Amino acid sequence: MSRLIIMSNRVSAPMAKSDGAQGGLAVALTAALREHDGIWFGWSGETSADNKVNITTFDGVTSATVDLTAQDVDEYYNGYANRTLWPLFHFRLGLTEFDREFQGGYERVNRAFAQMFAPHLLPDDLIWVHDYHLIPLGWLLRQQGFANRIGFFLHIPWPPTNLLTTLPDHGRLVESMFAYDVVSFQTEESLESFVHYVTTQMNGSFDGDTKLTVNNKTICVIACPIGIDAQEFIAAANGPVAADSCARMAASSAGRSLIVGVDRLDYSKGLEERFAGYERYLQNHPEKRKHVYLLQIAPPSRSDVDTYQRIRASLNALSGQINGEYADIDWVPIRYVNQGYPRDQLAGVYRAARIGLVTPLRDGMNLVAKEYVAAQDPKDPGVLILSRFAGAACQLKGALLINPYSADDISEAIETALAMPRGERIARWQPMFDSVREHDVMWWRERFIAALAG
Ligand code: GDG
Repeated sequence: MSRLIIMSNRVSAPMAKSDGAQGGLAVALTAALREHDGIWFGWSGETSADNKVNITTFDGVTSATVDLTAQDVDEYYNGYANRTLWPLFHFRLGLTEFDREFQGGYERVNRAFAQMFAPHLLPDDLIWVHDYHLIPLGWLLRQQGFANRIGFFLHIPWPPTNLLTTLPDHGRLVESMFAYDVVSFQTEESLESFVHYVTTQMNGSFDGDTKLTVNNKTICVIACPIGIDAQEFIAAANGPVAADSCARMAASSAGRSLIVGVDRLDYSKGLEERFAGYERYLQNHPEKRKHVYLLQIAPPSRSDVDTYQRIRASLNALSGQINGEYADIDWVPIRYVNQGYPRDQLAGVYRAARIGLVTPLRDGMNLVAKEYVAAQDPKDPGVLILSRFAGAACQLKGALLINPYSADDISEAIETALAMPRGERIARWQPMFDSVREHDVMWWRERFIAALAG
């Protein structure tokens, strides 16, 4: 059996020093690495001038990490990845920064990764490259002479052609993707945008199924939506830590309905618009104000990037303003917390919540929506309010689908959810639960690896 090699910006394989808390993606990929005797390559997260590969094996999984220089982190990670590609691929042209130095740093780091990983690869390894940080890596490995099967999975949306063409050198970036054997997106919509670009800008042809050809080079393109480790999450939601956190939430709610949001603090998650939608609900329903409260958990991320500092300041101001305007001595409308919680505890919070409010302006998939569904009590599930612009909306059709830019839409959905009888809540939730359980992270991983193996 071929080995499986995973390459991603950060490595989340279990490490000797880690606290054992892994996300669903890491769990699924480390299980695959264990089965395939593989290696997970990527950035260590450390900054240094040291350019050697550190190889460690822990709990049956081998990680190979490299440090980056401060300039690399600035130009490749904070620069091209998070100031250029992330906003552009989330349709935020106004936030996108185009800078030659960022692009140079991105290519330099991708090339360095290819050179540093190369000595550790075998000819029949299956190589799986992840996400927007590493788009040209497959092409750079081909330059090193590797003829292996190499696949790429994009975790974020692929933008429409007329947005992508604002990126200087967009042609070169997409051409480099033809070095892969398989390119996978989260949704059909992203896949269609990619096919549209290739057929309209590169004179490519598509067979209407999975084969996309440019200049006699054919690759396999698929949509393969990522899932959560449903079994583990359901078990966590039914376990003692979750029961305790669910009970704590119920006690502190004093009979009020909890609306929960859990997101990395990121402008793509639509948090300002969510707060505005919730405020609209409070404005429109003065008599119901004290019957609800919103708990927004938002651990900070990418805090070296100024757009992230701005969104943080703006949310502090907005939550303070809404609380100042509406709070009473015995009620605060928004509990806004900037820290992360252990998964088991989070599962209990989801279970305690009458509404899961998941309103990204644009999202590749959104795993929080799936976790909320997985955590519900089958006899008395809550209601998922979900942005139609999250990839997850294609699968979670029992949610109340809303336009996250519309405060009225959010407000009306909150009203509908709070009034929804138990029978309808169960009827909406059950098919979503079945889908989350069936199309879990193992299903996703096996489907991608099957395509990659060819
Ligand atoms: C990218 C794409 C795509 C959040 N707060 C806490 C916590 N989390 C966990 C959630 C969830 C994960 O982080 C976030 O996943 P998302 O899917 O919502 O979003 P991104 O980080 O933007 O991920 C996205 C994903 O890649 C996978 O392909 O779905 O579209 O943008 O699992 O639970 N976990 C814990 N404490 C927290 O406070 N333990």
